[in-house]
Amino acid sequence: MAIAATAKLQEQFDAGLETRPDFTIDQPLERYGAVDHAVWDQLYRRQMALLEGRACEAFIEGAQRIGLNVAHVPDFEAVSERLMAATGWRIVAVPGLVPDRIFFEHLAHRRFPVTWWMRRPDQLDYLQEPDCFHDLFGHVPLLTDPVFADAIHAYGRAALAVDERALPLLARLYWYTVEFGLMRDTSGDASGETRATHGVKIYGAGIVSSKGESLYSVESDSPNRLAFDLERVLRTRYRIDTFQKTYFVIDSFAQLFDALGAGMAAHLADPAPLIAVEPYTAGDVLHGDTVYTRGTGEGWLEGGDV
Ligand code: HBI
Ligand code: FE
Repeated sequence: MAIAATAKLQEQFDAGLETRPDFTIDQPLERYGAVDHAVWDQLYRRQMALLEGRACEAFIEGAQRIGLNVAHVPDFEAVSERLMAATGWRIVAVPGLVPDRIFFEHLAHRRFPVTWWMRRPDQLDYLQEPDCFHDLFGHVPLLTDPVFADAIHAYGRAALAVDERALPLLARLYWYTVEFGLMRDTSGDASGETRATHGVKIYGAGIVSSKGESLYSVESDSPNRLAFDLERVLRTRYRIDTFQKTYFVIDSFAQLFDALGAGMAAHLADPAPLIAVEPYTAGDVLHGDTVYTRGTGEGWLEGGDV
């Protein structure tokens, strides 16, 4: 992660984007062209139409509250003002993925790093590394929810305290919650209109910023959907090249807060036992799992677990 980040950073440094020691930059508003604004507008409208009834209410409300419903790439300072009023968080512009410790340092100070550049039109449906749409649309709306915001803050603080060897375990926990997490659908939508089947709603940034996975994660019969369990997730490998084989489902953001803060700190105080055991594969279903839906595994690719 850090090496790729450096290559990307070098490329942008060469392009005249001065990066501060904490890897932040001023959002280069003058560098956005009409195509960038059109890509934001198209992605925002398409995803919000898809997510109605599939994403948790806190996400839908948060996106509007911080002013993302605009036809151009949002001004980060304007977003930060609204976010600050809600939960004391703000966003900082970065050239792309930054080294782990820098990332955790920002989270520990209620600053969320947001990549400044937009993907190209030919990358509309997928790109490997996070762009402005993934970071800003995917990650920032839920930071208006006080409990979720405290959970991310606790994760940043706890992450700074863990041993370097535990970073792969941290990444699994972040991946199966903040990036690809689902939560129980407690909306009790009387009208039954909610489109999310399997009784779950989306909260993960990697899902909400992806057209295909916004549908697949809540409606496909292919993936497993298991009750979230901290140790199980710390031991489970994941996929970065396909939709997830397994989604872990939380009951509430309060549960996430407990897991990302005190829970993680307790489990990783001495990471040796968790590092020593053979991890589970992304598609495993174990005897001890609480299984909401056991996936058919249709379309899964072998190998490739991280
Ligand atoms: N950098 N800009 C950015 N965004 C991330 O999500 C990010 C990062 N660096 C490291 C990192 N994430 C990982 O540590 C987490 O995914 C665990
Ligand atoms: Fe992300």
